[in-house]
Amino acid sequence: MTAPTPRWISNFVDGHFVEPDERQGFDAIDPATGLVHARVHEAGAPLVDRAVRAARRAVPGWSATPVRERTEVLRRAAALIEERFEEFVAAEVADTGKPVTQARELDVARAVANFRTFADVVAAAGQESFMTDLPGGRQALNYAVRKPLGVVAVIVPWNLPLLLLTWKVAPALACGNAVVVKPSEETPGTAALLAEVLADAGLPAGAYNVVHGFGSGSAGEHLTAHPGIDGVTFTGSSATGAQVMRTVAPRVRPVSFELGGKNAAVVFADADLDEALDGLTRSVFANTGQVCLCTERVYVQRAVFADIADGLAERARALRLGRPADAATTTGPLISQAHREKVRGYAALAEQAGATVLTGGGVPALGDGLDGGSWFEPTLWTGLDNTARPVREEVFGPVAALIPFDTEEEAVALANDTAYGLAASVWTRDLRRGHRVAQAMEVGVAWVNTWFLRDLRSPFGGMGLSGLGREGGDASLHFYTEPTNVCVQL
Ligand code: NAD
Ligand code: 6OD
Repeated sequence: MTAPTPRWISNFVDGHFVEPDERQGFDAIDPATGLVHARVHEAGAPLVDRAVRAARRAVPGWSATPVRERTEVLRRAAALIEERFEEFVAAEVADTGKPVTQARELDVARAVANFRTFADVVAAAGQESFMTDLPGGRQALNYAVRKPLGVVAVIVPWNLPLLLLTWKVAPALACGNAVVVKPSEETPGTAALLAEVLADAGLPAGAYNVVHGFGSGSAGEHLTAHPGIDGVTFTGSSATGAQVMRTVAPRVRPVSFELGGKNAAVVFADADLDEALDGLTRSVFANTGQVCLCTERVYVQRAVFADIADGLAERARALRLGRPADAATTTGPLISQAHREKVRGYAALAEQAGATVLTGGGVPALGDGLDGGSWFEPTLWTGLDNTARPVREEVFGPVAALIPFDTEEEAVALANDTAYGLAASVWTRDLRRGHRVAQAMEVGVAWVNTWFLRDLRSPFGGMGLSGLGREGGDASLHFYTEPTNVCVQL
């Protein structure tokens, strides 16, 4: 019996899927099984050029479309994603191996929310104006007119593919831009489905284009190096962000970077320990630790260190690795064999540095057709300090180091002792201390007694190696538009 021919995932340019070219194809692998589930058409430089030109042609008409009509297109897109909800879930699960429950509750649900929220934000947006007093009693009126950037290159990673894509595409389109998106080579599926939905919602041809491929020497670099783009919004690793910045620098285009993290949780002895343990379990192991906001450093006040270490290890052991479609599965595989090798490398480094492995540390034997997948056990270490590489470098897997502290000052110093600055969470019943410590965290996003709670109107982004700029609410309006200030002497 021959294996079934995998379906193609094609590029989408100027309102049409482009006929795939067998010579320029790569495999999409299901990380749960290691099996090929689709072939992906890699866009070469000429196709990326066609996509950027199509986007340029779309900008004048789309940006001149009244805001009410533009936001209606976004609302229809949200409704169409809801209609095709299970197709999006299936595509996301095929690419990532994540549990269907998570794809439903987080990934696809957030795509809907992203379109609705940014329709609301743009519909409600006003303009800045200032009245200037001049000598002799005259005045001048200043007002800023916001115009779309033009063609925005949107480059996203594989961990929350649709969530992170729509987090950028929705505000970019709402502001009147056209986009050329480059999904991760690991997760091409939902960006292609979104093309169908946006076309059905009434988005004009050319306003949303998808080019598939890799980074250097492939679609990612062709896109960021293209002279026809007016800005780049990028989510991915800090190293790639720096590379994209170098590529874009000669043409001085605006960039928005959401990059890596090495996020801390600080647990004080007065915390509600059950609540903290539930929150830590999510923040360390959600999406198999593959969320930029995941906690990889847990600082625990010494009096409760053993309780937190034992409780978290017990909860980690209770996680269920298994088939994504199984409702009992809580935890999926890592994205690829290559990524698992990276995570295993850090596990080996932790043990060489003297870590005690509280739980996990290796590759599970799951059977059930899953042993070709890229699975890794939920893993906790004690006995490391802030100098160890697994505590300093982003692992992006289901791992965390637990480290004791004595005083609030020490906890703040330990948490801030990092080159990253994305997120932190603080667990305490003392509200004043909660505010004080959260404000002292050198990060873009700090939580008190929770994690990953998001209001999409609030600014999101990171400091240091974690990024440049903010998106969300008004911050997105500011990135996806350019103001012209008009000054009128009255
Ligand atoms: P990555 O940097 O390897 O790739 C991200 C995207 O950039 C992919 O689409 C990739 O093909 C593309 N790319 C790679 N090289 C490129 C180049 N030279 N030019 C243009 N495009 C290029 O990241 P990843 O492994 O896909 O994702 C994991 C990383 O993303 C982690 O570091 C994680 O912390 C980070 N991340 C950050 C956030 C955030 O909001 N701060 C969110 C999710 C993920
Ligand atoms: O919630 C968001 O808006 C967001 N950008 C999350 C990023 C998660 C990183 O993996």
